[in-house]
Amino acid sequence: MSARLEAVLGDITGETVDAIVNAANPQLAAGAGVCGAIFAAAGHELVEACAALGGAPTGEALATPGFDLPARWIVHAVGPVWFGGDQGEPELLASAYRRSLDVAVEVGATSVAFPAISTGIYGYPLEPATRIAVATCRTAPPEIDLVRFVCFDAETHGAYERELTAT
Ligand code: AR6
Repeated sequence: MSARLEAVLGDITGETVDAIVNAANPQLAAGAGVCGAIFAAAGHELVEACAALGGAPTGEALATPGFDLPARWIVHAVGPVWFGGDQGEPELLASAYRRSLDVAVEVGATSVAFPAISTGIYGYPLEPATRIAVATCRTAPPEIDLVRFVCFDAETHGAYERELTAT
């Protein structure tokens, strides 16, 4: 059976799913945006855990514990910076979602919450990013029961609602 996909408006740091995904940078360092919020909420152990992983290339994902978060795991996914669309951005964004799902399965998670990877500081246009997120998660591995897209603003939530009901 395929995973249930849903979109909610909210703050991903409060999610009680097995794994939340972080829109990370290749250094896996605390940044701004959702990444900054996750680092602030997870506590100082996350900084050490990420430093020990030593970084990840764009399109990859790596897991750490959730530490002080309600979620048991954090999957750190590195989405692409938007350079106009002809630098492999669509493939790299799809890879970030796909690898996040694979890593979630590896740690035993069955429910996963995603932020809108790359659509903030990294500048990926919302509509095409949403299409890639939804299409990739529709073919999630069978171990995944639930994918929740946690949208931080109404515009993002609207884009996900449209995409989830369009096809
Ligand atoms: N919960 C859910 N979504 C959030 C939250 C939150 N607490 N806070 C922000 N968002 P961004 P990117 C939304 O910029 O574009 C960081 O510095 C936000 O409104 O966080 O992938 C990293 O370290 C937007 O819809 O991630 C990287 O250097 C979405 O999350 C870089 O920014 C993604 O925005 C990554 O940029």
